Amino acid sequence: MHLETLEPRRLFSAGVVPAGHAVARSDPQNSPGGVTIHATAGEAFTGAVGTFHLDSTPPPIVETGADINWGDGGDSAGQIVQGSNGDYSVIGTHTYVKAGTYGIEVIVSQGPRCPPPGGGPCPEFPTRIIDTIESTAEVLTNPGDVNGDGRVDFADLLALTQHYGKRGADLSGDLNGDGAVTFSDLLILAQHYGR
Ligand SMILES: [Ca+2]
Ligand SMILES: [Ca+2]
Repeated sequence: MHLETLEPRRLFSAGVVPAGHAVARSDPQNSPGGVTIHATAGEAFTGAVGTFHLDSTPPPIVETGADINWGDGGDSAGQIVQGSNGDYSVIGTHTYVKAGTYGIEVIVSQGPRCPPPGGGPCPEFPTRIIDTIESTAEVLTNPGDVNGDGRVDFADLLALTQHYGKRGADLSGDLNGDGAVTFSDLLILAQHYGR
């Protein structure tokens, strides 16, 4: 648990906690509440990236929020959902471009919840970080991505057709790994084309 009394966005902009600083940790460790997620490069992932516990339900003037650093330079706000056991999950959406293992950092903070317009002034107290969760993303290569750039497009089709009909080990374009570039591989590429 961290008890800094600084506003997270301000921390980011001041460079104290640079957004997305945890770039491709080679051996990420999950902290308590951390999870390992599985995603495919080039396809949007949506799901829980960590869980946390609150000792009591926050009063209505307190808003709990989460920022997710995805480990590849991207960051986004998380949605907080309470589970049936009372613990909270942080849900996020992200698309990784490249396959690999990434360290995810989820920063959970609590700050003032302002009333709707006309409902009076915002409560005045500082936002504080209440938890930092370390999670891991295992990102697999898109099955149709021949050249490994995270997208399946015309360049992959070209790379595959250059080896079409050939046999051998580690052939570029042998997407199903059966030792030959055939119609089956073209079908895999077609199924993932444009992703
Ligand atoms: Ca590609
Ligand atoms: Ca094949």
